[in-house]
This record gives sequence, structure tokens and C-alpha cells, in this order.
Amino acid sequence: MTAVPAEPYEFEFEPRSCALVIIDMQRDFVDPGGFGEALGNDVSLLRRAIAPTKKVLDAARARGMLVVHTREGHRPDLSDLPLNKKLRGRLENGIGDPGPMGRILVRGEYGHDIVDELKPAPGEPVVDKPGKGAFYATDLDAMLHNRGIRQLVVCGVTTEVCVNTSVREANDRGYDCLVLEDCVGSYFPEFQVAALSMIKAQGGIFGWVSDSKRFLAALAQA
Ligand code: C5J
Repeated sequence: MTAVPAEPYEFEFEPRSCALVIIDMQRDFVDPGGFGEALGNDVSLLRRAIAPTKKVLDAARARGMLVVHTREGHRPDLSDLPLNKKLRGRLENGIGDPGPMGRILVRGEYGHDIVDELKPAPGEPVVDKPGKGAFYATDLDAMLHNRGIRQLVVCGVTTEVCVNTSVREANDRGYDCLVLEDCVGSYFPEFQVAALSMIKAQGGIFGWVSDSKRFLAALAQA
């Protein structure tokens, strides 16, 4: 066991039973000119998670850890898009409509794919999820279970939406989650703080919070 200094207390893990899960680092959320920016968001708040996440990704690959990427999006025929999600926000151009980088959050479109900096390597699972949580309507749980994974190191966007939802889902399924605070991002600075606080409050009610430096130092010792 190796220990990462974290809040609310150290996170003990073994690389062979721990996976790196990178949530929704998609062009439409993160890149300038994408759907997120078109909605008026400052994508630089998300982009600052890219460089530290890349370091963690490189180290996890070098250590032979399982790496899983997720993408939020829908089938081209939108048959897996609930009406409430389609209507939410009363957007002129919403999910499934033409956007700046192709049809918005539709699988196969340029904007739906993962940013170049964090491109999945051949063989790394990419989980396409129709919801906010990475476990809802996906085979992620089966994949982790079949490989003996019990713990997750979580990076990605956005901290209060898909990262938080996925961590809560993982926790209910028996996985310990360590969220790296510099590797997750929110368009809303106050949500970033609150979402991380919610995870580590009450003795780590949903998981642990640390950062890339502390995780990388621990992984190097493992
Ligand atoms: C994610 C969203 N990935 N904010 N989606 O958090 O709609």
C-alpha cells in the first residue's frame, strides 16, 4: 500500500487495483470555440486542468495503471437523449443541434471527442455516457470489476456536475475515489470549492481530495 497525503486523511492505494478515470475532457466543454464557450463560459477555468492531468496520465500509463476516459454524449439519432435533457436551458442550439464543432454532444462529432492533449492511447477504454454519471447506462462498473479495480483516481470536468455525480455513483458501488483538485475544473470558481468540499466533508463522505503533485510523488514511491 502507498499513501497519498489527502483530505480528510491519507488515501492508501495499490496501483494494480486503482484506475485513473478522466471525465469528459471533450473539446465542446474545454476548447476555445466549443459549445461551452458559446454558452458564455470562460473555458480557461477548465483548461488549467489539462497540464496536470497530462502529467498524471503519463505517470499512470508508465506505471501500468488502468486508464479510462469518459465522454458525455448521445447517439446520432438521439434515441438515448431524454426529453428533459433536450429541453433544459431553452437553448436555441442545444444537444443534437448544429454547434461550433459539429452537432452538440453527439457521438462521432469533432466537439464530442477528447482534447488532443489527453487523447486516449490505443487499448484504453473510452466510456460513452448519456448522463452526467459515468456509471449510468454504461459498462464502466463491469469493466472495473472484471479487472479487480477497487479505487479510482478522478480527473476531468466539470467538478460539480459530471465529476461529482460520477464520484457519488462510484462511492455507492464500493469504490474509493481520490479527486485531484488541480486536475478537475468548473466554469464557476465558487462551485469548484464547494464541489470539492462536499466530497471530503464528514470524514470523506464521498471520497478524498488531493492534488497531482502529492499523487505523483506517492505513485513514484509505489
Ligand atoms: C459535464 C456538464 N461533463 N457540465 N457536463 O460536467 O454538462
